[in-house]
Amino acid sequence: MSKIKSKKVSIIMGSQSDFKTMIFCKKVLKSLNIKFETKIISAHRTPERMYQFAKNAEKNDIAVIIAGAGGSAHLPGMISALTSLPVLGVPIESKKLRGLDSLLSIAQMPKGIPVGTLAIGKDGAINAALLAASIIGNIDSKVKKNLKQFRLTQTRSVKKKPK
Ligand code: RP5
Repeated sequence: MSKIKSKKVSIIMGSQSDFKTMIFCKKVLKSLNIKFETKIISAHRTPERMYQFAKNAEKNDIAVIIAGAGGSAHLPGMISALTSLPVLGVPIESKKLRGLDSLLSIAQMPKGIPVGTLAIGKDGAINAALLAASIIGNIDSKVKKNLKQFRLTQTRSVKKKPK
């Protein structure tokens, strides 16, 4: 069993074009002081890379995998099929169907292999990072403290009256 301190979140995405969305994941993890890595892994264009990544994820000290994919977005489901680590899926907003295809591909996993599915696009990327922080917060009290502070700051920033 590896040390809690060495645990990280892996942010993976199907294409370079997904990074303009997944960058928000990275920003949130950074602000909460959570270790992370970023990788381009495509289920259909780089299937061997996907397999190697998923099979080695646990021994590479990954605690949570966040996978962003668009269109027929099978990456999160395929990763989840290859590892028992928690996999969070971020549906990328596709051009033709505005991300509905990505959302349904990721959310509608048949029973047995789960993917925690977030909202389409930027909101989903941000919430995936916050959910990863909640999961890691269970084993890392510093992360829990940072997440609580984030929530408090957010609550305090909401004005009582509209201007
Ligand atoms: C998916 O295809 C990627 O996740 C991306 O959202 C989509 C389009 O990829 P590109 O054609 O922009 O590389 O695999």
